Amino acid sequence: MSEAVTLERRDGIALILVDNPPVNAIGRAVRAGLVRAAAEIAADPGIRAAVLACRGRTFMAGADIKEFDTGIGPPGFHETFDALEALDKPIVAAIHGTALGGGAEAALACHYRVAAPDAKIGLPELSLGIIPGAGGTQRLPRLIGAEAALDVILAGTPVPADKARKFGIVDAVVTGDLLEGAVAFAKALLADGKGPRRASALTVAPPPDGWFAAKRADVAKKMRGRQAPLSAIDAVEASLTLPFAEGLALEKRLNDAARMGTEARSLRHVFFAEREARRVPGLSDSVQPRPVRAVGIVGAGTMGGGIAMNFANAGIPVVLLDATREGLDRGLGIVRGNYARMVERGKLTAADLDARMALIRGDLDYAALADVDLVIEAVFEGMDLKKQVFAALDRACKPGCVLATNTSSLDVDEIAAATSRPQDVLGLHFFSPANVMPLVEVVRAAKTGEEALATGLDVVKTIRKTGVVSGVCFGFIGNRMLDVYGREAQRLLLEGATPAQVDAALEGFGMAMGPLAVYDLAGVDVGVRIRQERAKRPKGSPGALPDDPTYFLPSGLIVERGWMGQKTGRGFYRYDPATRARTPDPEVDALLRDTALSLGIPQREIGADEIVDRCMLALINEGARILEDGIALRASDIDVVYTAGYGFPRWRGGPMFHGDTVGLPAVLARIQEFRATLDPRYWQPAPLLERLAREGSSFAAWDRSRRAA
Ligand code: T1G
Repeated sequence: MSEAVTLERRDGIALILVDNPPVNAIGRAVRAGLVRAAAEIAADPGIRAAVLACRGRTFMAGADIKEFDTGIGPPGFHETFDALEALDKPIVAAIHGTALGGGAEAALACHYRVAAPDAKIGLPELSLGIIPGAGGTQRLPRLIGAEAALDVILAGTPVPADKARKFGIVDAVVTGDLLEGAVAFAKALLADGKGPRRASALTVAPPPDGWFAAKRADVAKKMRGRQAPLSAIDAVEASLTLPFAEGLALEKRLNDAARMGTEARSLRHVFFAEREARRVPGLSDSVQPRPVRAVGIVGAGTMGGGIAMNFANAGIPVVLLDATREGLDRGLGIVRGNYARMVERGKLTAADLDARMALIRGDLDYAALADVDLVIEAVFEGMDLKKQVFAALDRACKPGCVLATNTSSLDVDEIAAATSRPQDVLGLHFFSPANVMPLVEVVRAAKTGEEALATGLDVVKTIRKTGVVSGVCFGFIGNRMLDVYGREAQRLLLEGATPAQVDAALEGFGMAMGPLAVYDLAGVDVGVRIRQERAKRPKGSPGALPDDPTYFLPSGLIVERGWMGQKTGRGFYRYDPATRARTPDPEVDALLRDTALSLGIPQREIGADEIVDRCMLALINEGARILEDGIALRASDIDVVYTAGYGFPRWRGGPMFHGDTVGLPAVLARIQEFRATLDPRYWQPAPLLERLAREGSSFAAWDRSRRAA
């Protein structure tokens, strides 16, 4: 028997134990071990029943995703799990942790399932651009009906044990020792004379007429651009119309086709990119993060309050500091309000609300921060104020306390210099609303020490956010790129495209929201104010404005008229006060046209392809410069920033991966075309992009070569 799978015997019950750290992924050795275990159990007359369980922190968390690019060698998933289901002795899955994907499907192939109270079972395959491919599309509908099964697959979120029990996915929730409980369950089956109970032998309860068609229409709308969800519907529908074996064959065909497609390759890229982002080259394993048991937050505004919620949600006590009692009360009120809305929506219990609020203590005096392990400053964006705060923190906080700023645009080196301990200062840049958005840029300043950096990354993981290391530059990774993206979107408005056309093109590409609708949501005035500040910077210095009267001109024109976006009922669009639905505003369209004409900018029809290319290539080119400048550690980190923080479609892998998908020679050629026909100063290809394109290389290859070096 392979080491990954061992077989033990306990009073006539066989225990199949999978041990493949860290998450018991079902690689080839595990599949081979399971097949051998099934054969041994079948052949041994002394064995009367079996239990399938896992060592370590979780039940099998699915296929080994690393095998997807290389191909899945024999034995295949169907062969493996069919061998378990075919046993003529009852087999019980004992689930702890997260039984995901192929892990859940292994459990479904067992005849019975018991679970620990905190276990979860789910089919997250769509988040990887594939469909359940180990029998899940055929067995789950037979167990719980096609409607519930498809909903579990489409949602992708794991089902907690008690709910799985109600659904009929799990037969019993076991408290106490799971393995003992599972063995007892198996013995009880034998005592009751119960034998194998195979999901494959059941028939599927059919949904009402038209149900699948309605689901397809719904998915086409809500998961625009995606193929895998439609394939999942086809496979689940087949569980009604085809015999089990033929359904499995269809599932395999659909899964194989999906796995090598762009959607799945992109989503796999993001999965590994998010985990890779936690690794900092050169940071040795001996550098340990400092424990963070209590946190201080300075500034009880919307941002500070949102950040505080993340820590309270993770059970970490927070001292929220503000300059005034009113500011503090307002901030705590906003936090309570956010939690109250979660209670209303059934996402939190009233008791949880109280427990979390109890973890957030307000204070007005820096002395209250004497014992915390980490402070995050989230005060108004002004350098003088930030320096005062950091000088005060330097006096108040204990040695070793990590001091973080949430600045989105100021120089972290300069902020660090206001303290006597720049080695403990870094940036933790959260995105608004901070309690919702997953991205945190972890900004490494010139003097940030390794322990402080490791602590920043570790704490971001603890609060279940996605961290990406960025160097110091204006806008860090995300907003520096957003600037060129927005610049193109706004320039297109002066060349003849309407806001609705620009947004429709980019939403058609897959962006969660078009850029102009985003300005309206965030407040068009916000960006205008930032650019007014930037105008004060010396020419050519970081963050200074280019000498271009059309640069973000549309935003300026709109704000001059008092149209700030959704909060004023109109911005680039008009908004229905009741539904917030947006409609094009002919007055805005005319204003943009007239302004362009007065500036002598010719008007033309601009196709969706050009809109998407200009905005995307601007992102990719700036991304390449960010890599050259050493601001991002790797191209895949930029992809994580854009997918986690800016609504870039994960199924396109992020801007840099998208560049690779298009092919860098084609990307370069199009940029050169734009240099010839548009404003050439914005369309100078980044030297790194030129080099990789010339070599026929890719950003992914560049990442790999740097990892190897
Ligand atoms: N394959 C390979 N490596 C995996 C893996 C997997 N399925 N899951 C995790 N890892 C690695 C991960 O890269 C990291 O490595 C380490 O394990 C710890 O992960 C046939 C086709 C289980 C909830 O989608 O959701 O089955 O960075 O940091 O926060 O139908 O990992 O340390 O080197 O995320 O405790 C379906 C994916 C596959 C589950 C644990 N399964 N994994 O979270 O740890 S498709 C999934 C997760 C499938 C079948 C189909 C999470 C987790 P490193 P981690 P965590």
